[in-house]
Amino acid sequence: MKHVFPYRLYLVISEEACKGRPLNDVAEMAIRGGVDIIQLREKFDDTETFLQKAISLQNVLRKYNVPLIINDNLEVAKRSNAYGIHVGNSDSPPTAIRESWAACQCLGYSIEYLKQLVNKETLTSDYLGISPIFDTLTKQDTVTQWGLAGLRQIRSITEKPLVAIGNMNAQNAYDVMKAGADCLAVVSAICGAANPEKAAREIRSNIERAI
Ligand code: TZP
Ligand code: MG
Repeated sequence: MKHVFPYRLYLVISEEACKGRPLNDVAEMAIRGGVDIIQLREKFDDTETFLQKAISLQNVLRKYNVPLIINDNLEVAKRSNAYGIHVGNSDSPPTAIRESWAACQCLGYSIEYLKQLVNKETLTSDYLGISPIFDTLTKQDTVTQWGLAGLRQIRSITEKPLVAIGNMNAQNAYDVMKAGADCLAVVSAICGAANPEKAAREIRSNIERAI
């Protein structure tokens, strides 16, 4: 059965990636350009700082009906009433998240190894992050670089929604969608762009051409 994941352009945002501009402003510009789901990813904040940013961002996203996903911090996800959480292969396993957060509406899980595709963690997840598709300066502690061939292979194994991440941009958006992605997740090509709205719009239009 094909799972429902209606989102196409997924912004992964952090204060650092916004290069000195207010995170909420960058998020709002990105939404105007076509981003339809946002993950707040703050690897270095303590929980209270992360939570305050999440609540503040949540107030912006509510105006647009854009769901908020929290990276890897269950307490922040719960207390900000986020839509969901994204966890990596070495974070809390999705089965444990399901047990302790029944209200979670969207659970994302990063795939770094093919063998993960048959585990119970994948089974309970709502979408899979295919991480990374291409080499990226934004996250350097990665394992497999899937490339388009790896993405095609994963597409042939699972019907779960696939979110491609790792150097996604307007140049490769069309090809990545054609290789089997349902959605593209972007950090620097939007957060780091001179005009985040224009950058998002360009990526979104290349996604739409592919579907
Ligand atoms: N996970 C895999 S690659 C990546 C994450 C969080 C970073 C993607 O950043 P960018 O700037 O879009 O390449
Ligand atoms: Mg993580």
